[in-house]
Amino acid sequence: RHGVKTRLLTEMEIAGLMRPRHPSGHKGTYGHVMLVGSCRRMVGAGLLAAHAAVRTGAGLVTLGVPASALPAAAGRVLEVMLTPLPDNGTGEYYADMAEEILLAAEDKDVLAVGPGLGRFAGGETFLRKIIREWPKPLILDADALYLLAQDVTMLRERTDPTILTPHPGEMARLLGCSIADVQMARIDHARTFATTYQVTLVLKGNYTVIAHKTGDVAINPTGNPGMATGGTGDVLTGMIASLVAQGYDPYEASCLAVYLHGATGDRLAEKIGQQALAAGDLIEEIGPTWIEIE
Ligand code: B4P
Ligand code: MG
Repeated sequence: RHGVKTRLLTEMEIAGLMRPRHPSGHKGTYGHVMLVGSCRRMVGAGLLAAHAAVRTGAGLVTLGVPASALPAAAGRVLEVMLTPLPDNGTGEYYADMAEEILLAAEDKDVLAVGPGLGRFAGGETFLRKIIREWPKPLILDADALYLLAQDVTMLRERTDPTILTPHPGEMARLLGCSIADVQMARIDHARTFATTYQVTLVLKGNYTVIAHKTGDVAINPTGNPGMATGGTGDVLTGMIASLVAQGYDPYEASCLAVYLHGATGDRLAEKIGQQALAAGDLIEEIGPTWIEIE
């Protein structure tokens, strides 16, 4: 395609994106992240994302959880505020919660849905309403992508900035093809999806591909197979949400978060080895990695 660029992210480019905090900055300056997920069976997923959002610099972080899962989530990450959302009585979400989420998110700067969301009947209707009515940046990950795959064309109803963060399995479901097909043409698939639906598409895995809605593509060289362990994707979602809340452009936020996330994994792997790498440890290395790059 004419004029469309593909490039490898460099540390110099990433350092150039990083903004110092303003001497007189306050909580409001750095934005408020709203996450929705953490059903009882996967309560850790939303907590990991929320904690990562805190460590990446957001002013405030709120995590929506099914009401009866709230005790299980409470007190795990002290900086995070919890909002109870409607559930089916067993700590799982059910269809009718778009209204409650939109109300709870009204004063927030970004909404990220997915880590630990779970799958529930009528979820497609819920997601469609969020896509239509949430008037600020939206990030969809994990089971939100599963719901989206029921009818990808609902993205055409979206007018505000949108970021999708599928791993190859989720991308395959969105496209209705096999994982092998996705992996054979990662850049093409990411670019076509991003331009077709006018979203930022982050196709995760070794050499994560970040596609801009114009078709420009960035490839990430950081990260290692130690990161192929439960929860690392949730950490990335929290990092992207945090940067978007702080006012970074959605595409720049995605590039910066992906690079930083991988570099954090590389730094941690040097310290404790790829084998032992766990998503929660990653969160504690975000700060030192940021300092090293900036
Ligand atoms: P889920 O069971 O849905 O896993 P999850 O909850 O989304 O896990 P999490 O959020 O922690 O990790 P994510 O992948 O989002 O799906 C797993 C299933 O999907 C697998 O069983 C498989 O079928 C399929 N699948 C997933 N990844 C695949 C792949 N690469 N190839 C083929 N099939 C795949 O996020 C993980 C994070 O770690 C990302 O940021 C990713 O870029 C990074 N990472 C993982 N491996 C890396 C590597 N080798 N090098 C660099 N970065 C890596
Ligand atoms: Mg994931």
